[in-house]
Amino acid sequence: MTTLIVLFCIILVTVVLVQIGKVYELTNTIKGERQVMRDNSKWNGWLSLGFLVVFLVGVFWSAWDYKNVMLGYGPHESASEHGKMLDEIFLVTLVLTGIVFVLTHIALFWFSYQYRWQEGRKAKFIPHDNRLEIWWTAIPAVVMTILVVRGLNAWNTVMADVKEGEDYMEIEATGQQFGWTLRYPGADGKIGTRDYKKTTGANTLGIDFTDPKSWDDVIPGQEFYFPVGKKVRVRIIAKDVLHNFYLPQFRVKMDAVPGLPTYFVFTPTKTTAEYRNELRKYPEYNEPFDPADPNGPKRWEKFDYELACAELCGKGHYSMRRVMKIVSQEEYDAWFKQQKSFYLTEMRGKEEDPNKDKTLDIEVRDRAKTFGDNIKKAVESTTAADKTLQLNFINFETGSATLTANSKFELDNLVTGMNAYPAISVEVGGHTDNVGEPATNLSLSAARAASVVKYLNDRGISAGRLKSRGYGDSKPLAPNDTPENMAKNRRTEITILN
Ligand SMILES: [Cu+2]
Repeated sequence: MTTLIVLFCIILVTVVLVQIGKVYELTNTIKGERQVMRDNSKWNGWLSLGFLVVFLVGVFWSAWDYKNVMLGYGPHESASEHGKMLDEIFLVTLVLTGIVFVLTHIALFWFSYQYRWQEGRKAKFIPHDNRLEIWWTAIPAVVMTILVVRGLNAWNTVMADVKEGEDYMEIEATGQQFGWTLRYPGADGKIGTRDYKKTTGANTLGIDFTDPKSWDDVIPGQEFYFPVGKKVRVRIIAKDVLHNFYLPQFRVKMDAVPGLPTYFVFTPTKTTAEYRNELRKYPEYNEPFDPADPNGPKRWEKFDYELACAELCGKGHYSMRRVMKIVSQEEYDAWFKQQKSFYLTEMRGKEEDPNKDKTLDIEVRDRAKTFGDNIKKAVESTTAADKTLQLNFINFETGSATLTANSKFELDNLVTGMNAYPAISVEVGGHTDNVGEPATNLSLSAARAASVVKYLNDRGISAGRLKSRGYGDSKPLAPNDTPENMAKNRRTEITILN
């Protein structure tokens, strides 16, 4: 029904327009052609001026209305050091081209009004004018030179690599279908090397774990933290197709090209909290984040910097988005402390681990610290149960009391502990599982405990502070029903006696 009415209206309007046209033609023949030309020319002139005014008002009004979606303005200010420079260049270009835009449009429509056809007026013929040529060549040339020189200067600043001796942190970003993997260096500040030939199901980045620099590297999950004010150099790599490392708020955008590592250096200048606080001033960011929950958090409260992929890299392209948190140095340190070394948690001791048979420096340091903490706790504790410490990294050759080479690290920790607390004396206890004759187990455990005491003795701990005892299989920690439990029961312990 509505369609019919609309159709009817259209037909009616067409008929009316045709009739008006006919009436107009009739009046023209009555008035004479000359008069019609005069009227038309006048009308067209005025309409040109009218259009000019409406058009310019529209231009300025829309520019004002949309100012908050403009890059570098209002809620879209940059959050990095070089970002300000880029935004400024965009602004200068916009202002200069804006002036030209307005002036040429005024000239265009004013001319068509001013020089409309009038009876008796003849056009002037100007074949050439040197002065005009010079002006309209020189002015654009000067303006273009200013823009290009500024642009080059900005390009060189933004694309500059870190200088030698500069303070910065280097991370690695790997793009693949579909996600970004970031690798942070550990305490050494250096990222381990990688080799695509080492890529496996567990080692998806192909990290070379024979390189000690890789041992403490960290691969965080979905959220990436960076300290504010710290220069970051990102090594950018792609594993499969072209991706693009894109941090819109930081004005960082760099292709991730398979087989061709790229990089970008930037310094975040605003923390996530500071940026949220700025967004708070704008009404559009005070709308509810979730329209279905009008009383829920506002948009500014839920704002986060994002890492995206700016290359249409496939079906799951959108899912490459990750959250970036810019925080104070203290908050960053606290976050980083919670991150675990990828190698030590995911690869260490597994079939693929190239260092299976070695004790790594990093482990020696870690174990020394843990042992120091534990013995301190045991010494200070008053309950009997807490006075016993397990020596997890002391091992013997199978069926013998000979200490393995790797046991020396934990034994040295024990020596350090004994020297740190000169007042204590300890009993070293040997324990076995229930495989074999109980009598054999008992003598083996006693011999093993004695080996440990001998080691300590040789390192200068006086015999009066040391006792050794074999318990055989008489004190299991767990029932001897699985290989894991049996391994738990084969152990060496110390008990602090006073
Ligand atoms: Cu991508």
